[in-house]
Amino acid sequence: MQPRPMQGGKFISFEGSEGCGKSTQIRRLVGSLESAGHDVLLTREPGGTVVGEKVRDLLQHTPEASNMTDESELLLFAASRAQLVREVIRPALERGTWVIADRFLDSTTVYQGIARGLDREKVEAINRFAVGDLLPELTILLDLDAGVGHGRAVATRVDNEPDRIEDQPLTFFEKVRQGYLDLAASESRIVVIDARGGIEEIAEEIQKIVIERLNPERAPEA
Ligand code: Z5A
Repeated sequence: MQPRPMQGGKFISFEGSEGCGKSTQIRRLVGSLESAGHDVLLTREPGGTVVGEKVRDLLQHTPEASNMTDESELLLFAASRAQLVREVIRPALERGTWVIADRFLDSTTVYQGIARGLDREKVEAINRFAVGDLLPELTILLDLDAGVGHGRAVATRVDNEPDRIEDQPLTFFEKVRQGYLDLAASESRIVVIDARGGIEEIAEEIQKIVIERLNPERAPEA
């Protein structure tokens, strides 16, 4: 699939394993884009709509769903995204808003296709069905050692209870990290950023990439 540029708004997604710093960097980018006068919308997955938030609850926080099959998990992530694309992302891009997505279809490719080991072609077909022809123009991949990311995520958790996906063994997140790096090597829209650096340093690197790749009329201010 090739990214389909839309008139007006720009579409950027952030990807990476747990605790890699997506939310932190997204907040920084949204702030600087807004200061530069852009309308910006932030989305998260799963979630972002009534349907998606119910799906999120089922996928992550429903103890009775602990026997969920990998196939059901795949379809639920896809269902949340299908709703988000049509209800929120497309309309926002069409009215000229920048959309910054905390995860998009690459999460499914990597978590369900690679780490869970589901058939890659089927995962790709389901992804395509869920998003139609909409792809981000730029994807920022924050790359971090799986153990370090896990440590950061645990330290941040409010109730200290891992959700159903965080509860996977470290080997699962090592597969996720490698899966993302392999995917980035084959997709030019994905830019890999070393997430070991300081928050400021990474934010500056992301701004530089956004300007270079998307050439906003007015560059975000540092
Ligand atoms: N999932 C899936 O399997 N398939 C799919 O299709 C989709 C998702 C869409 C959603 O989790 C889960 O669903 C996720 C993948 C799966 N599971 N896992 N694992 P989520 O939405 O609840 O959370 P997340 O997306 O994994 O993100 P996160 O763990 O909340 O982390 P983050 O947003 O990447 O990081 P952060 O909150 O910005 O930072 C974490 C901590 O590190 C925080 O205390 C920061 O202050 C600190 N931090 C941030 N940057 C730095 C730097 N540079 N240095 C030091 N410390 C830092």
